[in-house]
Amino acid sequence: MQVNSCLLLASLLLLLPSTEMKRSGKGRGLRGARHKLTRDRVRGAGRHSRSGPSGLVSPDCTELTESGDIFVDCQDRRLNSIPISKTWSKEPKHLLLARNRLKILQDGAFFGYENLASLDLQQNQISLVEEGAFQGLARLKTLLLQHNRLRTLSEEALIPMPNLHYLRLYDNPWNCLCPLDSLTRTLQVPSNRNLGNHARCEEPIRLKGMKLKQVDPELLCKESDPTGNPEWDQTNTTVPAKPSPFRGKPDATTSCHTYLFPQIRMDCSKRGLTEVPTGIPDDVVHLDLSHNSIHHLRARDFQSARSLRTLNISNNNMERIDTASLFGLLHLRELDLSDNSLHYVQYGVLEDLYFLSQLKLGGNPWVCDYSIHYMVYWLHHHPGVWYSGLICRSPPEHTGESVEEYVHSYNRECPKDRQHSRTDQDQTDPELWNTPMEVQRELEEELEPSHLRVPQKYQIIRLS
Ligand SMILES: *[C@@H]1O[C@H](CO)[C@@H](O)[C@H](O)[C@H]1NC(C)=O
Ligand SMILES: CC(=O)N[C@H]1CO[C@H](CO)[C@@H](O)[C@@H]1O
Repeated sequence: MQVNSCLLLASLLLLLPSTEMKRSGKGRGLRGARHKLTRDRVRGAGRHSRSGPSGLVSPDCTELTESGDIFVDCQDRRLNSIPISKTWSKEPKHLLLARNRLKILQDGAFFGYENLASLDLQQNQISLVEEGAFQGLARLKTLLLQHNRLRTLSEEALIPMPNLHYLRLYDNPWNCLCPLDSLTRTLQVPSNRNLGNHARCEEPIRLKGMKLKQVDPELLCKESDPTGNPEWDQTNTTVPAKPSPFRGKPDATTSCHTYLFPQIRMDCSKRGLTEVPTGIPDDVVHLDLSHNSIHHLRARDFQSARSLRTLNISNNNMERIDTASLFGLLHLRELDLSDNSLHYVQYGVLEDLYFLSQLKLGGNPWVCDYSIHYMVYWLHHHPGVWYSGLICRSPPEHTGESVEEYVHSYNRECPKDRQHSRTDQDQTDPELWNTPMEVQRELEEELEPSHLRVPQKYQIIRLS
């Protein structure tokens, strides 16, 4: 078992450089004709602010550079127009306009922002997006329009953004009638699987609650009986599959708030969640699930969340973490499991965390019996992991003792067990590893990423 996991670790670590390789963004360039059209059309927002109190429109936005990317953070600034691009010292790659008072996005609204990769317009009051509003945004990958007042949107508005990969449209009062036909058809193209998820019809009544992703586009253009016969609506409500109002697992993008700055962060704290929500987007870097009622992590709960670096599941009721529930978290650096009801961690759970550097374990009723050995064993072989809070709560003879001390004293008393298991390993593959010490030395010298090689330094925080 041990040898196998070491070999697996070795091969995976050797593979890493290619996995780590940056996804190169291939912008397909501007669409000449359309771009020209934009330049001619630019008026409204752009010119307005330019001739008006331009510099004053957004004096208090913040320009920041994070991992080489330029961010302009104009969140919560009570803005009612898009600041002109010339305001900034360099062209931003990420423009954050969440929680302002934008109402209309006019043609050419983002002129001068051709470098944008992400645009966050969530939690405004946008009720109208003109067809040319996103002209020039040929490099845009992420567009957040959730929590606005959009009732309709033309598919034409999306055409200038050939690289759009994420489009959030939920929590808008979509009016599922004929004008929404082309957009819904676009969203339903299988390759557009990250566009417009969870957006639902608000009107008409017969389609209320249906997802734009699933509604039959044929139904949109069938308006109610023009003679005003109310029976049409009623009779036909049952014809399409009944709207399924929020059944099953909660969904991350609807249950949580997403923040793009400075790195993509999803705040799912205090949402009354009883399980890990589905659909965690694969570019989320920080995920906060603290203060919920999650009692169980299941296999592959985080499978899609492959960019996660911090995961906070503190203050839940977790009793169990299934093997493979942390599967896919290859880049996780920080894991907070504090203040839960964990007695031990299932064998194998930690094997997916190759780059973990911080593990918070305090406030759990750790039981110092044989089941806890796996955790200490794993920590022993990952000396770069700083951890805290691993204290025996029970049985009474070990209460208050550090779990590590307990395991050491156990091993001192039972040297035969160790001898026996070592012989087993040797039989599995005698060439490779002879003693646990050699295993560790090999790992540290050749395979472990450099940051895991910091000198071993345990910090034990005693619980009161
Ligand atoms: C996790 O969330 C809790 C509660 O919100 C907070 O106190 C703690 O610092 C967070 N942990 C990390 C590692 O950020
Ligand atoms: C009573 C009524 O108007 N029923 C209509 C329901 O919708 C179907 C088509 O989907 C019509 O053919 C029915 O006439």
